[in-house]
Amino acid sequence: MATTLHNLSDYDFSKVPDASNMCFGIVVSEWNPEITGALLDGTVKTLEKHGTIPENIHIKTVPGSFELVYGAQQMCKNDGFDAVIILGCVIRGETPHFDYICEGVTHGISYLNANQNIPVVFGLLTTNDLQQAKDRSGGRLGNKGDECAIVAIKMAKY
Ligand code: DLZ
Repeated sequence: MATTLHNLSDYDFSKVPDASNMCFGIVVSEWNPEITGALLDGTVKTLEKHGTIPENIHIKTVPGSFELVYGAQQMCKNDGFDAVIILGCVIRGETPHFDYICEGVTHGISYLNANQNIPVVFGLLTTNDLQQAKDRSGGRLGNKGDECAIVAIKMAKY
């Protein structure tokens, strides 16, 4: 239940809950495997760093990012999961395909969040080129997978 905000100092925004009793599903896209593999690595390491045991991290692959929505929907049917994380990377090409995939996945995951009983965390990199993707999957701008793991832990049991 939501509480009334009395004093901002009562809230520690940097606190990450203990995840040792949590169970997660991860759906990862096979397109741009160098990038999605690095996202997966970051996600798993961060979940484990916060206590999740390896047996409680369930990973499935899908051929491309467009299939992430279906994969996540199937995972949402599993009663045991506290949250689902999708990981993918779409790199802009010469046609509008990029926009259609990004919009499809964004709308699909939003729909799942509004209509399923567990949160689905959005780990889709949408970049103009490969370098931008590298920068965000363990390069100079961190790893989106780490961020997704923290979000999943914070949103689990919400
Ligand atoms: C077809 C396609 C293209 C052109 N680019 C990407 C991409 O950059 N990243 C990605 O994850 N998937 C891509 N795909 C595949 C689509 O997501 C999808 O798998 C196919 O359109 C089949 O539904």
